[in-house]
Amino acid sequence: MAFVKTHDISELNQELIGRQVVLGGWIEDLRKLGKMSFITLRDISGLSQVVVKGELNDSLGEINRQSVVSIKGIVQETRARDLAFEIKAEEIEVLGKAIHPLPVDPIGRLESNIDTRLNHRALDMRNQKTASIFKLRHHALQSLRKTLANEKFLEITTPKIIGSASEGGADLFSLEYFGKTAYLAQSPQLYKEQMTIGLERVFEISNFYRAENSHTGRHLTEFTSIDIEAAFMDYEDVMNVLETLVLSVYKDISEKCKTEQEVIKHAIEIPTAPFERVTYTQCVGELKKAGEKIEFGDDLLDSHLRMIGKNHPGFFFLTDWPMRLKPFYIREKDEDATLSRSFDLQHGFLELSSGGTRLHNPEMLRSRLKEQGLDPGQFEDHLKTFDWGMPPHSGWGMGLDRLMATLIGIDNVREVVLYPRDPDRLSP
Ligand code: AMO
Repeated sequence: MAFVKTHDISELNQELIGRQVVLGGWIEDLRKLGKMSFITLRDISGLSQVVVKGELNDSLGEINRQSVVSIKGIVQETRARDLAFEIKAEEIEVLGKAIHPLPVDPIGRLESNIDTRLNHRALDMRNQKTASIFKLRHHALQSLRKTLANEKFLEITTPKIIGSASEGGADLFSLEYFGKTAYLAQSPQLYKEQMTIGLERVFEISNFYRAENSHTGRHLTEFTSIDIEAAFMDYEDVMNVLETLVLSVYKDISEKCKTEQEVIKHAIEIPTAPFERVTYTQCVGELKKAGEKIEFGDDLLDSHLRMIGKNHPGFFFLTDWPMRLKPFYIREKDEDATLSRSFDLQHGFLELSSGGTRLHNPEMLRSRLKEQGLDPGQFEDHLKTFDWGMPPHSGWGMGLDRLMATLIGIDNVREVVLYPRDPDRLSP
């Protein structure tokens, strides 16, 4: 039989009754009952039952479950529970055998721990719960792109191999590049800022790299970031864009992905808006009240964020951080130069995004780099663009993996990443 799949299982309908179709999929179950066999066939769109009788049944040898087959047959009504149609098989071709036993159970009856599933990730995609997570991720990406395009942002792709740090700091992976040292980009920060001089509003959804030796459910060495940068916007404006974006992705997914929510047993609830705005100074006050030893200017530790997250469950913006805690490109507040025009978007204790208004004056940017112990000479390619009519601009970066984990109510970002990379995991 030439392998031509005529229909997905979900496309079977009343009009096809009595007609011949060719399905392609994996054998989820095979029951031999003497003169007859029943195959439960799964493809990406759903499940169907295939009835095998007569000579075809006699010649049906051993086929391991999870083998991939092509089945030609006639569509008919069925008495099988939960199914509308079945196929009366005319030809069955095994296209690829599956070994038995498989290293993880794709039906999910036997639960495997996350490391075992990640070690056999491709097979894990046949588990409906895992497949649903990645369908949700797909729809989330579509929704994010749609909303940002509606807000007049243009999608760009910046280099991932770079000659010097984009964020400063030590979290850089280096690599040998034809006799020179190159780095993997930590973020698109400098490029996205530069793009505002011509494109005004840009966004990027790409992978970035952090050489952080962190072993938590929220840190990866390769993560997907959603970044925006917008000319003529202040940090308040880009916070509003972020809030709109988060609300619309929750709404789109909750409406579009009913089946996936049932499969993962998590109903997506649309968050209440507007998101609360809490300043860093307020947070320090709350922590002091709770007996913590913390002073203005100290960074908020994980334990602090957990306490603050309890006081402010769900989404909230944590704003106006001290300048000394912020990267060189963040602008200070006019009324108090110790405070920055910056924010994080939190979901409870979890940081989903950070951003702010940028310095756009080249002289101020040069002296800021020096203040932070960075060499302006290393940033000349970036700094020169600030002499070409750099508009005031603001932006943020948000971890897609953290957003997805929050959206589906799980703690470990590895569940929402195909092949996660962390200090202990470099393969498959
Ligand atoms: P920041 O370093 O705070 O800001 O990163 C922005 C967001 O990216 C996600 N993120 C991570 N996710 C998983 N694993 C990691 N190791 C990891 N590191 C960061 C987080 C975080 O909130 N250039 C600025 C953004 C800007 O100002 O535009 C930046 O990169 O969700």
